[in-house]
Amino acid sequence: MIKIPPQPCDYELPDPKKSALIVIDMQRDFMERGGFGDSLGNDIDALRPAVKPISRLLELFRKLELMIIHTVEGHAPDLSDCPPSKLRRGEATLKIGDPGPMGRILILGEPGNGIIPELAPRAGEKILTKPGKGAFCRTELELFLREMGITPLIITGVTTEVCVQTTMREANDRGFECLLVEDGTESYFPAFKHSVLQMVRAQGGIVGWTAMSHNIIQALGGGQ
Ligand code: TIU
Repeated sequence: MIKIPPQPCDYELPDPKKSALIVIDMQRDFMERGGFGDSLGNDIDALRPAVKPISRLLELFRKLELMIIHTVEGHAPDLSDCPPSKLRRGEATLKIGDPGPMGRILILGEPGNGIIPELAPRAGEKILTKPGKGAFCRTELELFLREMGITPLIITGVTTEVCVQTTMREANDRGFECLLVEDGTESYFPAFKHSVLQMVRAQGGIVGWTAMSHNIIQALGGGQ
């Protein structure tokens, strides 16, 4: 039994082999100039601080041979999986599917839709593509986790209040024990990140737990 000192109380990992690190949407489309996030008018540099903590967690999970799942938000080139509401939404200079400096915006397989090089998936790590904000919406994630016997999920990625929070809530309702990594997630809006961390762990952990990456790394025997 491994105990991580997070909030609101200790998060218990009965068997780390049955846990997964989920890295949500660490894509060029959200992190780099000319991508989807930038076209929506966001300050993309606000997301950078999450990269190092996620990289350290990836390193440890790889060393311990624990499950790693990367998610990618993107759509088929013909946009058949993109609801018209999502296509219309926002005041982006470039809409989903439009050609941009890194290829078509938020389209699977385009250079800009890929995961940033610092966090590139390695062989054997699952890459889950998803058309929505939540990783359980129109994907095989729940079936995959159940087949693998995974229940505790250690959640990282961007953006905190959009894809990360949606996924964490979806997972919580499905009975997964979720731990959100405080320094392994970022938002374009710092106040939104702060609020999500608070609302997740309020009411005795109504949605789950939060902890700093160094506490998780230490609990798993990774040191500093
Ligand atoms: N716009 C925004 O904050 N996020 C997204 O559109 N997708 C994810 O959070 N991945």
